[in-house]
Amino acid sequence: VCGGVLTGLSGSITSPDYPENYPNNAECHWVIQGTSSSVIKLIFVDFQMEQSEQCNFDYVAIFDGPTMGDGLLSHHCGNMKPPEVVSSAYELLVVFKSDFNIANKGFKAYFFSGACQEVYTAVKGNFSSPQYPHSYPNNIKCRWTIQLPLGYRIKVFFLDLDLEGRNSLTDSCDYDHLAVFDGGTETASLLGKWCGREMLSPIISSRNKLLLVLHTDRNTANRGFLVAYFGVVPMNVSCTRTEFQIQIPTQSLAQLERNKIYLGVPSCPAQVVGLTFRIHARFETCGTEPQKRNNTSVIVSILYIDFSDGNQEDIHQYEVQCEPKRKEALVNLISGSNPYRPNHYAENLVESQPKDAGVADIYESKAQDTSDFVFISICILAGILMVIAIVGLVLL
Ligand SMILES: [Ca+2]
Ligand SMILES: [Ca+2]
Repeated sequence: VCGGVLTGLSGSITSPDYPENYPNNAECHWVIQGTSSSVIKLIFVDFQMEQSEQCNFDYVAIFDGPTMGDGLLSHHCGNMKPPEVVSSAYELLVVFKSDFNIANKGFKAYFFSGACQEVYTAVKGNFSSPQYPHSYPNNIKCRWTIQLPLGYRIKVFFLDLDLEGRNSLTDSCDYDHLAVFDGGTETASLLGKWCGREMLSPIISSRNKLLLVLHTDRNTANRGFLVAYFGVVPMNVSCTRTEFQIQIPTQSLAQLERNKIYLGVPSCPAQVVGLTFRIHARFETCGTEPQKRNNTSVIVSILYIDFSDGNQEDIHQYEVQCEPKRKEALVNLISGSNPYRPNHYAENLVESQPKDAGVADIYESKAQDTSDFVFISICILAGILMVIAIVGLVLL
């Protein structure tokens, strides 16, 4: 017996007798049905079938609907794990077939549907476990992927976490857990794995992709989780003794016009120079003001990036800071508008950055610049004039 109709938010299918060899002369049909507004994603985690050139001996075929009359999405045999498959509507048919001889281990695949698998590409967003704030379903494995343009990093804020607690015997999250991976797949490095009611501090990805996976076991379900995220805009902020220099690759804010990016006031917008948005602002302009921080004099302003569209206001703010004496610049994400905790997001990006990533340079820069040479030249000139004056006086 194999095949059938599968309707959960998530689940797995395997070839008959997996992980033992599959039988000869087998044929299985699985129809996966999501809810009417969802698509279905199928991910193979193991795949070992008899190899043949046209894949007509043993194979797995995937159709974009409930019958073999629906479009063939893919057709596989051999030992190459098939790539991820996504249906165009809410049904998917998986067919497994073996011929009269030569068997192998077979396959294992997970499917995800509806509220249980989502890919987010917007610069900010929030999402929750299925049925939040009501109890999540048992026996699910759900995946949420955040994928932003190159150069972005992703900061995730945990607004709520309430999962089944730790296993008291092993003191680990064996029952239900939320895991976050620093990339697009579960093979990427694990940023954390949580359960129970821990209060989590925000996490930040090292690149432009992040994967959240929720695993639940067969009983005991709690409220689940609610998270919000922002894309941290890639930017290069530096300063001289007299001005800020801010550069952002146009590619990462492709949908924005230059006047949506401004320092302090809308009358200080970015210019487009080659492939970058650029702002050069002297300290007495563009809302900059001197402040004392830790007994050090700094110059501070706010960089606004306005993602608003139509009636939805969405302005991200980054505080830029310069210590003119050392010509050191910093940038901190202050906020993006969020319905849950509007003022919770004052975070120092520099602190949370891995030192080895080389990305820290983006936020902190000590570049020498021309104003330095002018300053030194004036000092030397003044010195020479003074010497001449003294010599003159002595001679007189
Ligand atoms: Ca065979
Ligand atoms: Ca549970």
